[in-house]
Order: sequence, then C-alpha cells, then structure tokens
Amino acid sequence: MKLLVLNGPNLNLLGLREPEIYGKQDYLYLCQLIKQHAAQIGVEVEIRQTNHEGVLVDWIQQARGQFDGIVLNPAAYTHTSVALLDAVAAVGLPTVEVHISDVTKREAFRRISYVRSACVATIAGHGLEGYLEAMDTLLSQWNRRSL
Ligand code: CA2
Repeated sequence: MKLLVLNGPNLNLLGLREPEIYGKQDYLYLCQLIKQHAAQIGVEVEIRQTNHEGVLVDWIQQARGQFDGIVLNPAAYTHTSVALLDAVAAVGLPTVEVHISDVTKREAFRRISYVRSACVATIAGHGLEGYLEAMDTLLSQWNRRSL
C-alpha cells in the first residue's frame, strides 16, 4: 500500500510557535515519525508540504493511480477551500482529514471544514499521533477491501 501525506500552509513552521496548541516538535520530527510508522506497519509513504492551495489540488489530482490513500492536513485551507473538497471528491481515493489541534474547541471558524464531507474519517486533537492513526485507518480499510 502506498500513502500520500499532504500538509498545507505553515505546517513547515511547526515547533516555532504556539507549542501549547501544536506541541514542541518540528516538521522534520513529524516527517520522521510518519516514516518510522510507515515502516512499522509495512506501507510506503510520501510526505509533501506546500503553502499553496492550487499545488494541493494538483497533488491530489495526480495521486490517482499513484497512491492508494491520502492523509490530508489542509491547515487553514480546511476552513475555506471548496477546491480541495472538489479535488478529493473527484479523485475518489480514500482520504483521512487530520488536524494536530482540536479544531472543535477553538475559534468558531475552525469548526467549519469544507473537505470533511469527501473524507472517510477526521482525526483532530490527537497531536502528531493523529497522522499515525490516519495511516492505520487507511491501512485497515485497504486490508478489508477485498473481503
Ligand atoms: O490543527 C491543525 O493541524 C490545523 O490544521 C493547523 C492549521 C490551522 O489553520 C488549522 O485550523 C488547524 C495551522 C497550521 C500552522 O501551524 C503552525 C504551527 C506552529 C507554528 C506555526 C505554524
């Protein structure tokens, strides 16, 4: 199984501020954590980050036929982007929405997620571990696909 992990704007700055919300670990640590977990559960993984909405749309479109599932933290675009919703829906790959923080307990605008309705699950507020849970969710679905 091959998974694509996509991170949206400013997530490359993890660890630089707001540790009370996002934790102290930096983006490199997150990438290492994901790769280590991928090796443990026996999946291939590719991790990308961009600050640009259209680049995320391009990557989601290009994932078709290349990956078996997507772990997506759209960051601020979660709360604004119909384009990301349309891309995830159009590509039809199982996608899990991940948020490091608990977006349900923050500002009202963070409770809105456009992409959520096209995702198979949402994991929020579990810190960096949420990415690993998303990978596990996609792997279990993949293992059940031909039963
Ligand atoms: O909790 C999440 O993972 C978010 O997707 C993170 C986004 C935020 O806009 C969403 O509402 C929730 C923000 C990403 C920026 O992350 C930084 C963390 C530390 C320092 C700088 C940026």
